Amino acid sequence: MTPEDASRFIAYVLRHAPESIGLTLDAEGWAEIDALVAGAVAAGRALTHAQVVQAADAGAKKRYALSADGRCIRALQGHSTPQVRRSFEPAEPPAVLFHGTATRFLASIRTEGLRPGTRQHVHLSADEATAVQVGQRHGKAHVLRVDAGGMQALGHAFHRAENGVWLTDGVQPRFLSGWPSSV
Ligand code: HQG
Repeated sequence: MTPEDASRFIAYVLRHAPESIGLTLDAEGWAEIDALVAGAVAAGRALTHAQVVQAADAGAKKRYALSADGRCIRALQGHSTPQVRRSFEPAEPPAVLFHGTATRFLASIRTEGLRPGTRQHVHLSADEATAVQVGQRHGKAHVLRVDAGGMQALGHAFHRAENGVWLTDGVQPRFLSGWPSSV
């Protein structure tokens, strides 16, 4: 596997489908690297221990963390698998956070607000540039502003993953701004 394929495969297994290679994660998302590699190989994927460690170290996004003893790996956020329910500490967000989405989702978001979809949280960022990149994954990007300060004042919890991604359960439309005139 190329390093990119390996990272994508690891993301799929650790966030969404550990059972696809017979792997069980703990509630905090940890897997033994040896078990991840063995499961992948048994499923016909040529993944090596070195590729897993490399994926954990690579990239600005810091999707993964290794345990202190180096034996285990986990995805830091983005889980949809019910095996994982990470215990994030509440954190005080900046007054404004950003959410990058695609223009084709805006009408629905304006009515329903931001929903986590298949993931366990809505993902937000502290800077607009990151939000543009996240939105571009889905089509023509549009960045919405989230009144995180207002939400927190009303009791909505925020968490900050170790890689800087902000997480919350959902965002009601009244906390969103930055709509284009066409929506
Ligand atoms: C949209 C990547 C219609 C939402 C990124 C998004 C991020 C709605 C899409 C992380 C909606 C879900 C997460 C509503 C939300 N109606 N559409 N009511 N509410 N949406 O991929 O935030 O590369 O699950 O705007 O960097 O794009 O995986 O979430 O467009 O941090 O490490 O539904 O994934 O990181 O898409 O991305 P996603 P996301 P990784």
